[in-house]
Amino acid sequence: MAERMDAYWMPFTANRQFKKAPRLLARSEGMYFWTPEGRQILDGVAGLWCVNAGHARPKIVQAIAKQAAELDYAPPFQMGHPKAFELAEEVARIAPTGMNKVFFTNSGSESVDTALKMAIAYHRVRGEASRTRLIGRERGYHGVNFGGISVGGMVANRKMFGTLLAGVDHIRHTHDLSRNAFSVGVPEHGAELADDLERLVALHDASTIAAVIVEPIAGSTGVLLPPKGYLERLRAICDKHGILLIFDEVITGFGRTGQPFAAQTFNVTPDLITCAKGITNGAVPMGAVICQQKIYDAFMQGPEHLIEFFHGYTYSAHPLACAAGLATLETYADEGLLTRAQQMQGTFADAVHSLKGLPNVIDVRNHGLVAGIELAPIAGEPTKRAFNVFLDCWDKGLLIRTTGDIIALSPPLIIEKSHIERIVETLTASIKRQA
Ligand code: PXG
Repeated sequence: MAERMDAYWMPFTANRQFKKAPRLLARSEGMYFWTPEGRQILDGVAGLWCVNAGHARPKIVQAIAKQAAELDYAPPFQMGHPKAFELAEEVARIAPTGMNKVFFTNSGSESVDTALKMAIAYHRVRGEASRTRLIGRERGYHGVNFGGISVGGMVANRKMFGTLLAGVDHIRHTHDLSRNAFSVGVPEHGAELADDLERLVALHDASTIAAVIVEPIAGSTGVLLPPKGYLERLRAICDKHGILLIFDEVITGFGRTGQPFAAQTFNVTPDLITCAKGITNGAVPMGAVICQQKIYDAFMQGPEHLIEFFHGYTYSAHPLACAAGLATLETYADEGLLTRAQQMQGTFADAVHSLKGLPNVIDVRNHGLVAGIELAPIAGEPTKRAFNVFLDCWDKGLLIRTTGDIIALSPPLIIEKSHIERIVETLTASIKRQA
């Protein structure tokens, strides 16, 4: 294998290090992967936050195979196919009340750029063309396209790529270990950080601001939870100033927090939701923007024969993705997976909070079936301690995810108590070995 690894430039990977000691996956089923040598790996992160129903689910596998044979591709511009409309209906059915229009993309990054364009164009078609500014948040992750990295707040993802989009600003992040370390569920302190949006309104004037985008729970930047009352406050400030609120639910969508969307869990309805990942259980690339009726209606004003929104992708609503999406939503419904995190979160919370007190564990945070475990960095070598835990867990048959010195867990929603125990036992031993 090693001699055949030259051509593939791997994404978000230390290529040279990886190719010297590759970690390969060959097969998957349920809660597990297997390596080419047949070693079993427990999946603690649902692939990459996407395989919410577990791997190789029969309904999804069969739907994709059948679709490929029946209609492999259909052009999405000025044309349609039945499953695109069906899937949009099904997504709208589980979305927050009033969010009933669905635009398909192929990834979270595309969903983000689509939502940002929708927001700016929405104001323009309503005669408020001065509203072009976009507001993100420090430590936000919104994918890797130019819109997404511009509103994103991860320095490493931004600094190499020039001036990015003009007219973007950021509110402060909400991560505060001094007040909130080891919170079980959403942290108590920090709702007032939403007021940072008022600072930017005062600086730029509301008439220049199109939208604010945040992750209800930030995943990639280390599982950062919204302080109690924070999202409500952000919503109120947006309403006061006519600013659209976008929730990036690429990670929180499809059951991660115990409801189909985090908007429902936290009872705050945005104007637009971006999603991807769990929409097809990760089996075929797909993303979507879900928006309120009023956004769609604003575009449907001109002559009927004209295209209303000059945007879309060759693979928007791809038949294979739509078939996978429909089978995925059926699987979620059959097994009650979109609310299963509510039943499991007590067991999960107890298990992950048992890591408190281990060497270098400076925070444990959790919500639904997601958890973050923050480690003190090795002096002068940030990220190394967590990455060592990752490598050690891989050796012991557990897949986790790390970002900086934070370990993230986001297991498939089919997880049972015995899997949770094994994840925490493996992690405990590994964190001790890295002391
Ligand atoms: N928004 C959010 C909130 C995400 O988490 C994206 C957008 C982009 O999605 P695509 O499909 O374009 O990758 C994401 C993706 C990690 C990790 O560190 C998380 C993501 C991607 C890669 C790594 O755990 N989330």
